[in-house]
Formats: sequence, C-alpha cells, structure tokens
Amino acid sequence: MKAKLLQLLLTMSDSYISGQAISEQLGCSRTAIWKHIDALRKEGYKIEAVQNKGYRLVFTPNLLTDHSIQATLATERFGKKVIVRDEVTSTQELAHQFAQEGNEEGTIIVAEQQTAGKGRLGRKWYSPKGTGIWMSIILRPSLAIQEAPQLTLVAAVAVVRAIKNVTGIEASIKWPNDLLINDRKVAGILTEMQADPDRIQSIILGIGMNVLQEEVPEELEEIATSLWKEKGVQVDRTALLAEILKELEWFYDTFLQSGLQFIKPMWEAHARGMGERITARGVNETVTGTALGITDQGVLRILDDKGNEREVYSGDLDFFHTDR
Ligand code: BT5
Repeated sequence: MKAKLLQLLLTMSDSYISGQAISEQLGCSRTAIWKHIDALRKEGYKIEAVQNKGYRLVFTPNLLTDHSIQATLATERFGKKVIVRDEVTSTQELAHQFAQEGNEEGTIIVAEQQTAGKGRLGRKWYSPKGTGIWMSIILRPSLAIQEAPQLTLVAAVAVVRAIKNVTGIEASIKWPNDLLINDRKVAGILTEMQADPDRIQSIILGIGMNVLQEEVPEELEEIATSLWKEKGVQVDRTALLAEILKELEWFYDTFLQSGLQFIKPMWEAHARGMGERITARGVNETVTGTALGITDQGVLRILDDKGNEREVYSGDLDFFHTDR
C-alpha cells in the first residue's frame, strides 16, 4: 500500500491529489492514507497538504527502500520481489540463501551498507552506508554452465546504458566486469553460480556502483570514482536502480533468446582498450598483445607479440595507454 501511495504521489507530483481521490484509487480508508503519509514524512519525504486541494510530493529523500523501489520499477519480472536491508555482510551471501530457499528469478536483494562486500577471487568491495547501489539479483537461466560468464558482459552493457539514460555519462567497460568513467572504476559486476554437475540452479548477479561518495578511500583514490565525483549531482539511487533493472531485464531476455551475437557489437562499442596494447592477467597465464575484441562466447581475443591469436577466458586487464 505504501509503495502504491508513493507511486501515485510520484506520478502526480506536479499537481495536488485529494485524499478522497487517493482512497478511491487505492481502495483504502482516508485514515490509512494519512498513516502512510505520516510514515513517509518520517522517512524524509516532504509531502505538502493543502486544504481543499490535497497532497503533493515536493521532496524525495535519496534512500533505497522496498517501497521506493517498487514505486519506481518499470519491469515485468526483475525486482517484483525486493528485499532491502540496512546492513548486511554481502548481498551476494543473502541472495545465495534466498535462492536456495527457492525464491524466484528476478528477486533482488539491496543493502544500504555491506560490511564484507565481495569482489572476484576473494577481493573486497568497499560499500559504505547510503552512498551506492549494492544489489544482487537471482537469475535462473536455462544455459549451459560454460555460458554463464557471458552474463557478466550482458550486465555490463545494461548498466552502461542505465548510467547513460539517467546521467548522460558514457561509461566504458573494462573486460570483463568493470565499468569506468575517465578510466576510474565506478561499478563492478560479480557473477556467481549455484549448479549441479550439469545444470545451473541459479546465478547470483551482483552489481556494486559508487553513486554519492564525495571521497573514496585513500587506497582506491587512483582507481575508483563515483557518479557524484564525475558529475557533481546527487543522482537518485532509486531511479538509477530501477533503470538498471529495466535495461538488465531487456538485455537478459534478448541474450537468452539470441545469444551474445546481438549484444556483442554494443559491448565492443563501449569496451575500453580494444585495438590497443593490453596485458590480460588470467589465473594461469598472462598474455600481452593487441586486444582484438571478444568471441561470440565473450572470450577475450588477443593478438600476442608472436602474431598468434590467443583467447583469455577470465582475468584482469592492464592498459598501457591511459587518458589520465
Ligand atoms: C568486482 O570485483 O568489481 C565486483 C564487485 C561487485 C560488488 C557487488 S556489490 C553487491 C554485491 N554484493 C557483494 O558482496 N558484491 C557485489 P573485482 O573485479 O575483483 O574488483 C575488486 C577490486 O575493485 C578491489 O580489489 C579494489 O581494488 C576495487 N574496489 C573495491 N571497492 C571498490 C569500490 N567501491 N569502487 C571501486 N573500486 C573498488
């Protein structure tokens, strides 16, 4: 009910809506509406109440709550079930748990703060309170196990588009899972899998994005940034999260229908370092050469210094040329 009321106030925010009209639309009593309005005000929403005119939303706090997200979503399935927590160790951990308990595809877990946010290979993801989007989404694709890493690339394109749609900023993709603005990392993607020997049970897709941070920790100063640092505006995190889910749902469905071929040109158009000299540090080997692009399976193609084409399945990239 609170989400529906908020949705109504958000849509009607350029005019007043009477208590009577709200109660008719939502099918609840005016007392119930008043209680929800009071609760929203306590969260920091400023809602004007003018006699004979009604209510009008004049200020929205930059909070992530289940009702703010539900009131803003424009998706069919993703985010229909939203779990928001103030503090968690990692939304990935919680999402694994919820997936095992049978929660359906599209369920999202969001936290205002993570005390043990995870990157790849046991690395840490810094997730300070109230400043970012720290979210995990449960996916249940019918894919072969070896196809699962492609979802990282699909998500990267979706998140780049969401950033562009909401802020106008063109982020670039650093293979396989980083999003950069001016060569500094603004977001990271983590794809984890629960699988039987031959079948994917679920994929937990984690997205971490720095939105409102004025400062990043000293050790990340050279490599990390936030939307606030790049653009100087306080991007509404709920609107951005809803846009990410909208793009992600579309790209995910397209990927499941047609594979990576359709998305690959978009990925390559946004990728940083293609056609340039790079080093890819994989788990078992390091390859230096010219990045040629990716295969239809999302594998990085490199022309090494001996003139051989090499394929790298996962790892970290180093660029030799930076814009900074
Ligand atoms: C990633 O790993 O970039 C994946 C990050 C995924 C985070 C999300 S948040 C929601 C969900 N819940 C989680 O617990 N995780 C996911 P990787 O490519 O391994 O990069 C990790 C490296 O990025 C670290 O070693 C740092 O150098 C750097 N880093 C850490 N925190 C950062 C931040 N907030 N912004 C930019 N860079 C950061």
